[in-house]
Amino acid sequence: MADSAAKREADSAGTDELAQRVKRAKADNENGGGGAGKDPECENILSEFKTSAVLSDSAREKNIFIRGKLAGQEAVVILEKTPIREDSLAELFSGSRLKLEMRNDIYSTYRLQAPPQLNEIKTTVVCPATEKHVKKYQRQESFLVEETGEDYQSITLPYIQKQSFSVQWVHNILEKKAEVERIVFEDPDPKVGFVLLPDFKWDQKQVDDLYLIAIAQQRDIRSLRDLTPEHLPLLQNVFQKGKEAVLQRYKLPASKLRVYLHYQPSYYHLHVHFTKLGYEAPGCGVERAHLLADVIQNLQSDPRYYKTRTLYFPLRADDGLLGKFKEAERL
Ligand code: M7G
Repeated sequence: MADSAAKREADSAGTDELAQRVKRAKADNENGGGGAGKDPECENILSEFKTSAVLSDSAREKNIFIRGKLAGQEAVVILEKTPIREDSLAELFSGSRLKLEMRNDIYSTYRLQAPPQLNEIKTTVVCPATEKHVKKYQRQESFLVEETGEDYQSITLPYIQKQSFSVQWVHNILEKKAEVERIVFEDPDPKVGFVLLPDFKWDQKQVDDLYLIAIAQQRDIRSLRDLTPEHLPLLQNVFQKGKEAVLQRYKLPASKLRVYLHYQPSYYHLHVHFTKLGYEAPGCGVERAHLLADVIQNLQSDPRYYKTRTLYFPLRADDGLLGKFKEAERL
């Protein structure tokens, strides 16, 4: 007990130190890179990152998920090359160095060295990262689970009550302690209200991969399984006002949007994903995504739909919940 309290204290001290350093680096960036005598390189919080393992990578998606140590704590760092934007082409062509690799007949290939501002890598840091974060980002085989209403009560619910990710980041957003300046739309109503903001997977540089999340103000709805007709006004409000806000801000009509919930989610606080149709967002496949429009209709036609229906979802090989389904001989 004392040990874990000491660890929590050490963790939180480490987190505070990291937060301070991030703040300093951010302020320097916003002030144009550090001011007199300050080298922004020195504020690079990742300069001391020590890689311990590559959790997964993808040449096609041009990303890499790395586990390591940052300021003495476990961390996960995600690096991702971002799309080339049409509005940067002129600068890219005029401001780059071009090195010829080969020429053959009408064909030639080059290595183009872009100016640094057009060659950024989107970087996400989770620190301190839990073992569950490490597993989330590790490439793994998955298995499709069949969960009846009873399985949810006897297997899933007890598991998620003990094991799920902290939703502190969600509370920070609702309480305006984080990401305040990123909010796209807010309805403060405690029953039907929500906050709409960019998902941290989206760098907001182009609408082609638009990804927003709508987070319900209500805190006691864990997932699809908790939804009843009592929540229809909330779901309809998120759907309607969310679509209007996206149209207003990003000029994307509802016909260009995929609006859905995940089951299972990673974070058990009701939230809805808004992604651009045509963008293959991670987790938008039929085995995990449930269109909000369908969810609303299902609740309208059967008030107990999400209490009684069998739901299917994939779980990774080393997910503890998969172990519980195996123990119960449900897999
Ligand atoms: P999910 O369905 O619970 O799980 O969605 P998933 O991460 O497996 O998809 C949660 C969504 O919230 C994901 O799309 C995350 O990228 C996003 N998200 C997670 N965190 C910790 C944050 C955060 O701190 N800020 C923002 N803006 N989005 C986040």
